Order: sequence, then structure tokens, then C-alpha cells
Amino acid sequence: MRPLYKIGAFGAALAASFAAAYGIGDAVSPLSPDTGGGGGHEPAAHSSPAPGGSARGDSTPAATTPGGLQVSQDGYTLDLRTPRVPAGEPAALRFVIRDADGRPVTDYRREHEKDLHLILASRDLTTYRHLHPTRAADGTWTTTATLPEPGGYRVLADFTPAAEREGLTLGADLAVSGTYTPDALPAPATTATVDGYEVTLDGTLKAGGASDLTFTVRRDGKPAALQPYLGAYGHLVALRSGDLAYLHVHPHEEAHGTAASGPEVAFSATAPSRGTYRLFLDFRTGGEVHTAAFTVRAGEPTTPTAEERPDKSHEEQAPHGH
Ligand SMILES: [Cu+2]
Repeated sequence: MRPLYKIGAFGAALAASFAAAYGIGDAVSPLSPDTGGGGGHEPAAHSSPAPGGSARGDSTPAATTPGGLQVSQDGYTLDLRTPRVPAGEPAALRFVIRDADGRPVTDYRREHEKDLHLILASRDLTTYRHLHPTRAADGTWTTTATLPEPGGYRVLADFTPAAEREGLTLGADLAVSGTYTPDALPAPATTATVDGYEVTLDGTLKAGGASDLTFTVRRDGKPAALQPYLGAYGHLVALRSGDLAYLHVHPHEEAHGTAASGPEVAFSATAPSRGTYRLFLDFRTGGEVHTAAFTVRAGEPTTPTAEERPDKSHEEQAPHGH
């Protein structure tokens, strides 16, 4: 974590992928000088086609595509070397981030204590992993994951090349072989249970504007002590149901030192559109990281989700056989 970037990280997180399109000027303005001027993800906006964007070149940030939807963006490519893995056993995942000349990127800016954050999510959003692969000298990233269910997955790499001011999130398809039985998305809920912890969500995800989301973690009805994890008391990833567009949201407050806090952790999040999102909250207690998952709707429900099942988020992290 670069101390100078502390506020910037929050601003940039607000702007991450989604927010820049909506002119969240107030959120972006506190950026520190080393990110100044750039403001959020404008470089991304400059080099990616803006849907209906005739405003290119004026002071209004152009609409930008949400993160995670493209395998190649702004000159960088996610080269997934293992596009197919088996289900139910530890599988090695290898990938390379390549620059515009096809060379592996070996220099990164650290964000939240890591050069690169890797998210794996099944298309039906029932399996989720937040991993931190290791990088070899030649730039190849490797990690191991056991994915319990066959099916289509997205691999989302969230990183900032050292040569860039702004981070980006690239996404690639991963096929997990086997007979695939897709699950329906759990119904919207404001409470999730994971590993014996009850997590409550306060706040509503707005479409196209910033909204505050506060999570409270309890165990047996008592407030839980949240330990710092990657420089914060929680990490939140939101994936849009339907295309798995990616929003990495950072908390209002960074963690300082190793002192525990809690039981609350608050975020500001901006959804790019109406729709249904799955929120994945990573938090750390007793030295272990837990993930609580919530289905939320942004904006008015346009079309009722065709099929929803009761939220069984407490089973998210456990292999569930069919
Ligand atoms: Cu991470």
C-alpha cells in the first residue's frame, strides 16, 4: 500500500470501471497528486469506445465499459494459458498479462498489498474465489483452485501495470469440464450466513449513482472483531448477473496496523445499470478469511428474475454435489 495513494485508492475504487461513466466528480476529486488529473478511469474511457459517446474530448468523462467484460483492453491482454480445467480437484491455473506488443507484463503497481487480484466466478454466480496468484520472473502467473462445479466460469484479473496510472480488470472464459447443472441465483436477501457468522447488509445498490453499503458481522448475536485483510476490514466485489461485469469496491476506511475493528465495514458502490448483482464480501476473523454472498437488485426490478432459489449462501464456499 502506498501511503500517498491511500485516499486515491478509495477514489479510484469508487471510479473503478463503473463510476467514471457517471461523473462522480466529488468522489474523484480527492485523488492525491500522483493520480491527479487522470481522475478515476479516464484513460480507460479514452481508449475504449464509449457507447453513444459523442462527448469525447470535452470535460465530461465518456461512458466506459464496465470492467471484466473484455479479454483485451487499453493495450493489455489476459492470456489464459489453461482455458479448461477439471471439476472437483485442485487445478493449476496459468496466465500471462501481455502488453500491446505481446510481451508479458512484469511490473505492477501494488493495490491492497497485491500486484494482482484474481476473481473466479461461475456464470451462475454460485461459486466464487478471490485468489492471489504468484508471478514467475518471466511474467507467468500461477495459482491453484479447486472448482467444485462444472460449467462456464469467468476469470477476472484486477491489476495496475506499473506503466499506467489506472488499473483495469480483464476477463476470460474458463471451462470447467463435467456435466453442468446450473443453479438459479439465490433470491435477494439482506442476511447471509458463512462459517457461523451472520452478516447483515444495510443499504441499497443504486443504478448509476454512488450508494453506501454497510455490512455488520456477528457471531451468536454478538459483534465480531474484524481483522485487517489486505489493508482493509473487508473487500467487496460485485458481479452483475447476466454478464458478470465486475465492480471491485473498497471500504470507506483503510485498516491501520493490525488492530481489529468492526463489526461494521462500509463501502461506496456504483452499479452501472439496473439489474441483479451478486455481492461477495471477504472479511477476516480469527486469522481466517470468510466470504459472505448477497443477491441485490439495483434500481427497480425491471423483469422479475425467472427463477430464484432460497439464499443458501452459507453453502457458497463448500463444494455442493448434485
Ligand atoms: Cu485480492
